[in-house]
Amino acid sequence: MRQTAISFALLGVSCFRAFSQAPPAPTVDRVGFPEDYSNKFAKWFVFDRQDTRQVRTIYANEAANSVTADTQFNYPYGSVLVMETWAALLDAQGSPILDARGRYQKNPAAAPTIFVMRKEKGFGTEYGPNQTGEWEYVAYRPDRTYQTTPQNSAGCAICHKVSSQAMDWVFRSNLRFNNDGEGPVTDGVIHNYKFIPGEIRVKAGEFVSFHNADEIEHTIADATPGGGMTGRMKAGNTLTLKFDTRGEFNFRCTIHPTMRGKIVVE
Ligand code: HEC
Ligand SMILES: [Cu+2]
Repeated sequence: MRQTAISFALLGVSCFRAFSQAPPAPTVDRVGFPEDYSNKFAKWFVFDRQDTRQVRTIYANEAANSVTADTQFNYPYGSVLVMETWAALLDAQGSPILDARGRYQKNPAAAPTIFVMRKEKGFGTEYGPNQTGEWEYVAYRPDRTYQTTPQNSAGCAICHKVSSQAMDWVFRSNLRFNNDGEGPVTDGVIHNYKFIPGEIRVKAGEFVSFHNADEIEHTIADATPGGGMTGRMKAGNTLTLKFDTRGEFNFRCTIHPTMRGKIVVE
């Protein structure tokens, strides 16, 4: 109550109104701009976000980088995760212009947003019912101004709550722990012993990425008699193949031979 009265007195009526409607959040920035993160932090992976056409690069400071798949349920105090979100380079039709490896490229004319979450002992309580462990959230612009202030960061906590305590409210550490850190745009997915879609069409020289969204290992092998093995994917892994010659490539999984698919190279 005393806190509210002070805000009212110092910030005026309009701020007070906005404040009283917004879900509770920290009032001061205890996260801090991540100095020189692109050099000082470990780069975990790059995620091409298809719906928003963004290149998202995730970095971890030393404490966060010490986490393993076995300890990810509890990041150590002092952990800082940064997600640099950059608009992708688009062609005149608004489609992303891919690089030689089939990945999105950052639009050099755009400025990134720097999303930061920091975990320290006792952090996060001010989010009240939306608290996600001991993390606090802020988003900055490169010039250190706020994209999302601490006061407005409840939305960050609310959304990250959808992740799980088992992952300490971090969403995509699986991309790192499964060693398919590059997280390319996938053309095909494996789910419940099935290649989806069953047929993928590409132009000669293009890459095709498969993601194994199943719980167990699968392979991609040439289905013609005597055909060789092309690749193996543990659960959660991604495999990228390049197709240079035109024609049809029928493939199957060697572990589960009824799993079949076709790539048409045009
Ligand atoms: C609409 C839901 C949503 C909101 C709101 C949101 N995030 Fe996230 N955040 C995600 C998802 C999902 C990911 C994983 C990357 C992806 O799918 O784009 C992520 C990833 C991150 C990461 C990288 C680590 C991880 O969890 O994988 C950081 C750091 C981060 N967010 C910080 C923030 C901050 C700071 C805010 C508020 C300014 C925020 N987020 C708001 C959903 C959200
Ligand atoms: Cu299989």
